Amino acid sequence: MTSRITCPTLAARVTDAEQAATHIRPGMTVGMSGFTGAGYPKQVPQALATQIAAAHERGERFGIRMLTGASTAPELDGVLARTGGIDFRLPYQSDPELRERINRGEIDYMDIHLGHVAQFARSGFFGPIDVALIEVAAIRPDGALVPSTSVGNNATWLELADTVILEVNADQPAGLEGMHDIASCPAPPHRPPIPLTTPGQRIGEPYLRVDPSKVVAVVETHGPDRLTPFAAPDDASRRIAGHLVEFFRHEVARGRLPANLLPLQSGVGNIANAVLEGLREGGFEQLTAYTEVIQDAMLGMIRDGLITTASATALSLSPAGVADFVARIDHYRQRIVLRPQEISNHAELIRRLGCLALNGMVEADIYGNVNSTHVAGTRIINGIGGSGDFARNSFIACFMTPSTAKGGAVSTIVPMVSHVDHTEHDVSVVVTEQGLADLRGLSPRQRAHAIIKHCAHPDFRPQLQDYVDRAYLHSRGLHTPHLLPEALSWHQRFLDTGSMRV
Ligand code: 0RQ
Repeated sequence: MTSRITCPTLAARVTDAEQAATHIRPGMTVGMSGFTGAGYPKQVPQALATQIAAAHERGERFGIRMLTGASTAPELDGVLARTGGIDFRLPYQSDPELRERINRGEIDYMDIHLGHVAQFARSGFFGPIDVALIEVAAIRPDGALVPSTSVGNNATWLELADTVILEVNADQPAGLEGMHDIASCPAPPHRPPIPLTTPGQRIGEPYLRVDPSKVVAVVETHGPDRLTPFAAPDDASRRIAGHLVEFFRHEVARGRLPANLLPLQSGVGNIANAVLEGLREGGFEQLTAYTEVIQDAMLGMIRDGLITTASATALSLSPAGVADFVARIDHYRQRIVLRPQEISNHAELIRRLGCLALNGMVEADIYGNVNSTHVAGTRIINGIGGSGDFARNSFIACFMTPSTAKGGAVSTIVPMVSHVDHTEHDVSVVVTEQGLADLRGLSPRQRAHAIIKHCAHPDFRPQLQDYVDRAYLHSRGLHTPHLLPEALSWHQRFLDTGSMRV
């Protein structure tokens, strides 16, 4: 037994990655750990990829259905996509190899709300789960599992899968023990309320449980998570943060938000990270977070006492962020709770806590519909992730982006979004470096006026105003005026010429 595996029954199942991978066979559905590059299995997927490649060499077909928490890393999504070993994937991804194959039509990808996955799986919507492949930080003497740097859907995969493979990663900080809170959601009908009323509350236990008789292999691993450095905040993201700070101050002054705001949710990506950096300058104190990922900027705010408590389902840190996390892990354990994603993203809890949702987007249209996922309507970038869980249920849902993309060739404010992730009914605020449009209480035509005036880049504003003016004259219905043959012509022009400019 090693210091990380102190359960005799499970220590007896220790084997190597190659042997463990043989339990995953063609056509199986595998529930894997991993959320935004944290806590994913690091060795069995690579051994599996080798076995898949060998099968393909022999002319045998070998593909699996792969369910995770969210995005993983090159050692998982990347390597399996490259071998042609993924037939089906859900619910969120960001790996370039995987994305390319999805967009080539070679892999079926189901992009669904992260908060729905566990319930759908338990209800059998994805069919039987054959194998769970889960990274943990340690196994305790009684067989309880110390979760790793993400929780995601691990409890659900461990519960539902016929067989379980565990990776015990000795490089994950031992001090993670005690940071997690594992609770599950009862099934309908007559579900009781989930008894969580503050972001830092603990309603479960710190360990994952597994039936030891299902564990067919335990693999000892090493290696860091996918640690991606964040871009330094640029001028656009600083200005976006500035508009949000001003907006929140205004809301506090009007008595619509408390002085320490409401629990923050901050999405993935550079802009979301940079905006939190900007909120530091806003002078807010005693903040809390009820979110799904903790990126560097939020960790820094927890370290400096600006955020007192943060609830999430995963960390997503840079190398510098991890170094800080490990160095101060006792401090962070008092302030961070990592939960299953069905709890971190639960509609009931987001609504009860009244979260302030801050998410990036690809584009918004003049009426406030938001596209978070697709370039020009057909090429997926990542997925909706948790942005929909939070947008629909938060107290105020903010979507942010620079007003142009692709070096200024593309306007991120368009007549009609080329794909809808968040409808006009779920979007409270649109913000670009140009300004902030507060859409609450506005009709579609009022929203178009606010978005063009405050958010559109000056180079595209006349083009948008011209569209709206002509739509008001010629549209059949004037509730949401459109010129249908022209509504998506900006995207077609971008595809044809590389630019949305006329
Ligand atoms: O592509 O790198 O090839 O140039 O899209 O854009 O500017 O790097 O933005 O890192 O903030 O991510 C929406 C993707 C923004 C993210 C999105 C191109 C742009 C670039 C990325 P290149 P940036 P960010 C909870 C919340 C959905 C999930 C979510 C996201 C690339 O925020 O995935 O919110 N959100 N989850 O050039 C053409 C446009 C474009 C465009 C950007 N209008 N047209 N290309 N790009 N706008 C967390 C989780 O759910 C896990």
